[in-house]
Amino acid sequence: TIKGFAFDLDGVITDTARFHAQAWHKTADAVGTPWSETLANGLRGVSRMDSLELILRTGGHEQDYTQAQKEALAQQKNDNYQALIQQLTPADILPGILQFLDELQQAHYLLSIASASKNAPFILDKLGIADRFDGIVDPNTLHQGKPDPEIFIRAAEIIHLPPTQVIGIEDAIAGIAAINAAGEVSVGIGDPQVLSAANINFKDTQALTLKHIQQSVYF
Ligand code: B16
Ligand code: MG
Repeated sequence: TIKGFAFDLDGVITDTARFHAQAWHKTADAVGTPWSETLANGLRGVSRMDSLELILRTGGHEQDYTQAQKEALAQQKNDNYQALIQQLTPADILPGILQFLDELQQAHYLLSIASASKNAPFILDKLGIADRFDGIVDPNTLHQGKPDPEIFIRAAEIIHLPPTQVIGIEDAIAGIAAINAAGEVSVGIGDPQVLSAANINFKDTQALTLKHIQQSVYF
C-alpha cells in the first residue's frame, strides 16, 4: 500500500524554470553560447554544475574555463537566480497543487521533497507551504543527480518508508527515470508522449487528484 508521496519542486509545485532560464541566459551571454528554447529545456531538472557544463558544451567552450572560473560562473548565476525568486508568493503555487496537498494530508500520507535545488527550502518558505512536508532531501548530500535514483531513495528514507510504498511526482524525463529506478510508482506531469516512462500521467497539475491516482492499479 502507498503511504507517502515524494514531490519534485520545479515544474510540479511551482514554475521556477522561468527564473532559472532568465539567470542562465545571462551566463550564456557572458560565455558566448547562443541562447535557445532547446537549451532552456535541456536545463530542466539538471543540477547547477551540470547545467553550466551543458551551456559551455553547447557553445564549444568546455575547455575554456578552469574549475575555479566555473564555480564563479555558477555562483554568479545563483546570485541572479536568488534575486529573482525573492518575488515568489503563495500565488506562484501551480494550479491544483494546494488542493492536492490538502487531500493528501487529510488522508494522512507522508510527504517529502525530492528537488535537485539547493534553494528548495527558501522557495517552499516563500510559497508558504514549507510546513506541509515531513522531509526535504538535502541535495548537498547527494552523490548523483537525476536520473540516478539516489534522490528518490532518500526521499522515501526521510519519511521512513520503503520505496515501494511511495509515489514520486515529476515533470522531467530524468526525474521519471529516477523514480522508476528507485522502485517507486511514477507520476508524470506534462506531455504523456514525452513522459511515456511514467506509470501514471497527468497533462498538468490541475488534473492531478488523489482520486485519479487511486483509480490506477497501484492501490
Ligand atoms: P539550484 P527540481 C532543479 O529543480 C531545476 O529544475 C534545475 O533547473 C536546477 O538547475 C536544479 O534544480 C538545481 O537548482 O541551482 O537552485 O540548486 O526540478 O529538481 O525541483
Ligand atoms: Mg522538475
